[in-house]
Amino acid sequence: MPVPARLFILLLALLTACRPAPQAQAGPTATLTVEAARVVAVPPGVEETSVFGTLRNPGGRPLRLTGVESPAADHAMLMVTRTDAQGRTGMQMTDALTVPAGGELVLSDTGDHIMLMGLRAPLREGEPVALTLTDDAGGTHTLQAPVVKP
Ligand SMILES: [Cu+2]
Repeated sequence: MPVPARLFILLLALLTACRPAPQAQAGPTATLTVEAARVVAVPPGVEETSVFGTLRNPGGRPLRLTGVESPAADHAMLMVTRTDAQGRTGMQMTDALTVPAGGELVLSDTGDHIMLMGLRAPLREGEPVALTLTDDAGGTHTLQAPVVKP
């Protein structure tokens, strides 16, 4: 069988597997994958930092992330970067970040990102930091992001 046809069948199988049960409102927990997740290393004494990376949603519906927490910090927040009418760019908290169906959401220092506030211990380069994202369907998504220099 030529490769494209096999790939198509594989994709079809994945789509079928992801289809929610007809009567279940929330459906099964959606899948979220992450690439190049990283926590920005900060000097000792600095108690907040950012988390970047690429979140991918292979599912057929948008994945709306509404919460984040980490054992490494007192608070974790979903953030957006906006430019106001005066041209000033700044970040602000948001209630949700959406990963489009079959698409990705890039978390970066110039766009959407996650912030960790009140770090409970100094971050050490290379060490993984656990993060748990929750979606509005009640699903949880845990990932590990290593500490890297900016
Ligand atoms: Cu921020």
